[in-house]
Amino acid sequence: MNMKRIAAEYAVQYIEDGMKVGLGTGSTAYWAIQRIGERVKEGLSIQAVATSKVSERQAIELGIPIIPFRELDSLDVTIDGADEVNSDLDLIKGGGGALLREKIVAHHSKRLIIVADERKLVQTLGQFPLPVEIVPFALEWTLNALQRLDCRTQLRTDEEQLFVTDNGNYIVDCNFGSIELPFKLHNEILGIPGVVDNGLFIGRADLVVIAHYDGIVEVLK
Ligand code: DER
Repeated sequence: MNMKRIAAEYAVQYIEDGMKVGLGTGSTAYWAIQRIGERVKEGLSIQAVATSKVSERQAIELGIPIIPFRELDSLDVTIDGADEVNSDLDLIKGGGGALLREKIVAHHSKRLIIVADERKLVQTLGQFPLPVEIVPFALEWTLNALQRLDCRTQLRTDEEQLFVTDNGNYIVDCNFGSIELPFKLHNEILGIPGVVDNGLFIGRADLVVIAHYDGIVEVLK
């Protein structure tokens, strides 16, 4: 079994009957949704929201009840992946292009559980280019403003076309190198008009479930 699946299925143990659950996005969250679907078939009663159209489709196919946001005021738990996790449990997310919906759902979750294999653990964030969601209007000016924060920018493409998020925006992958002050950078980026959000999740993860290649599952908190 792959490490992502081990971490994901371990985290699903934290979901209890009656909970309101946020479903993450990406190849690790995929396995959490699969396991949740199995437990729903076995009788688990939950209400769920998804952080992307692809995760919502997967959940619906599995019979996981997807509930309109207007019917929920908050979530008990969200299980999601990450591209990088540092020792403070700060994250880089957005590799799958879902960072905006993921951050909204995480914000309204009493508990955010991150699932990953050991490759995601880093000393300092930044080896993975930081995804930033921007609106299409005046995108060149927004790119210039990001570059002035001392990074190399790359508009994300999908088969020769610009990648478009579920929200109709673009993703810029920003290579800052080592990010020594992630909270400061997070706020500097959000200060640029045209930026919707970025993949820095600072102080949001409550638990991080790491599957190691020796088979050990480590829970960081
Ligand atoms: O896009 C995202 O934020 C995903 O959760 C990503 O960060 C992790 O994707 P993976 O589980 O496919 O590595």
